[in-house]
Amino acid sequence: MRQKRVAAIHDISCFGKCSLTVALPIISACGTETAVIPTAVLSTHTGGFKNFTFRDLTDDLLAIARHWKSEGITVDAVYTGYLGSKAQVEIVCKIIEEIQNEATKVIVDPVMADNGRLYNGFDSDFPLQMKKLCMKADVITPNITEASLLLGIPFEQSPHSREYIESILYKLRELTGKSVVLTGVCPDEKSIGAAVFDGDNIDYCFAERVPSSYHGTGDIFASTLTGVLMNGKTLYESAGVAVEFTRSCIERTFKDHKEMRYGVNFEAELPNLMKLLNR
Ligand code: PXL
Repeated sequence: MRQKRVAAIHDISCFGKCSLTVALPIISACGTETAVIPTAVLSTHTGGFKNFTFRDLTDDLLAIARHWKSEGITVDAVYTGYLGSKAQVEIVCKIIEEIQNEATKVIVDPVMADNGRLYNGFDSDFPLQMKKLCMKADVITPNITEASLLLGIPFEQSPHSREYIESILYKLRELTGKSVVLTGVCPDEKSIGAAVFDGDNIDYCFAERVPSSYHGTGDIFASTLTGVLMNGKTLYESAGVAVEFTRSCIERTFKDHKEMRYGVNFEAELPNLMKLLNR
């Protein structure tokens, strides 16, 4: 079988285990080539570090995609994550238009917020721009905060009622016309997971909740989902593997340290991902 190729469009946070430093190893471990379009290079991610460096690569993005195109390089999927500015979101929409063919799957993780708040550095109109990118996706993977910002509805703390979750899924489906994997769904204090809506069915995948949170786990989840999807699994199966793999990374890290900014020890759990994938 021909090897699948994903174009991952995210920043490189040199330290802190998120975006490309997570997407590359995880999607590669799933057996899929991971071509990258780095949007910026930062010394660390922006979640809890001060005075980080930021090298903007906005001017290179379209040129990279166009060079690939001129060389006849095609991709089976485009997977986008953290984008540092509204201009970058606009350009990524254009890249998708230019490199997509009928078979290309577009996975958009609308990274911009968590715990009811936009991340540092994003203006209040950023979600409106992110909405445009979501409309180009086949699958979107917002957390509950991002979903409420995309929809302009109030954010509700956990525990989340079934009605609240399903109204979000239906509204996001209406917005994008495509599949939704909603993350950070907590039906009670003991569980956390994802709600999956492919347009026909709503399914849930839950795991035991570890009482700590770490930076970059959304990227671990969406990267795993992308890598597993490229192995021909269904969206629901892929979300199930992503929930379980993310849980195992958090659990291992929790036994080791509680420094949220440093991210999770996903590396030691990669053999577990292989088992979940039956590779
Ligand atoms: O994990 C998402 C992410 C990626 N990249 C950068 C970030 C964040 C979240 O804060 O700051 C630079």
